[in-house]
Amino acid sequence: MMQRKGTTPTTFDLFADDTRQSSTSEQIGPRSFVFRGFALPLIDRLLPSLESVLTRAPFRNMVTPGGHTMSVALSSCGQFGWTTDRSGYQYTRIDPQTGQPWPEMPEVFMELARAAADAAGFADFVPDACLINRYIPGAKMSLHQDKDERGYEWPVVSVSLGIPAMFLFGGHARSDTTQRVPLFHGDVVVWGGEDRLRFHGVMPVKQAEHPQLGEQRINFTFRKAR
Ligand code: MD3
Ligand code: FE
Repeated sequence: MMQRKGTTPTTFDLFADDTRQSSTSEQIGPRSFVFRGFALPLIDRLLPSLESVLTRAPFRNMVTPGGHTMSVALSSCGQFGWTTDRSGYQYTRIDPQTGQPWPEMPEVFMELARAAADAAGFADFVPDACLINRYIPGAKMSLHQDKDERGYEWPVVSVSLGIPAMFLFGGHARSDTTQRVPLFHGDVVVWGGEDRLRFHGVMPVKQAEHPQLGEQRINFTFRKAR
């Protein structure tokens, strides 16, 4: 297993009774953990659920308040969805594109988010929003903070699927140095506590093809918006 600077990999069994599957975790901040391959045991349930959500709330490229069209396409599920337009960022109960409530959060999504939060020491996480980001090669997300949620006592849980990406994890000021964390299909990351408001972003995704998802990276972020 590759040892990366500033991380401490430890190995644990995903299933105590199944020695074929194991995963590693890396601590990337005081309250932030990468769980390699954590989503893989659920993948056969996650992908059909994702399809069903996307049928009801298709990906769209939203416009930022500054007037730029995002290279990352977005959707959401759960009680709240995240939107942006010329008037600003906000969580809404209704998808402005369909006029319908955002699709319900699939049970397997909730299960995964809760299990990952639990593994990082955040018991009883009940997310009410799941943002779904789609990166095609070249798409990126500039350094930003996630602060449209009402409070910051709950973590953000992120799930990476498809082609890899280089995640940038900064500090509390935009100018702070960033650590680069490669994220692969099935990796789950949890950020909470003092790390919850750290700047972060995603470098332009490199051209690649994933056997199940093709030329795209899909990322879920589970949050407690209200
Ligand atoms: C660190 N998404 O949707 S997930 C986002 O891969 C977002 O699509 C990226 O940043 C993606 O807002 C990164 C990782 C992430 C999400 C929330 C965080 C990292 C975070 C909140 C605080 C600190
Ligand atoms: Fe973010």
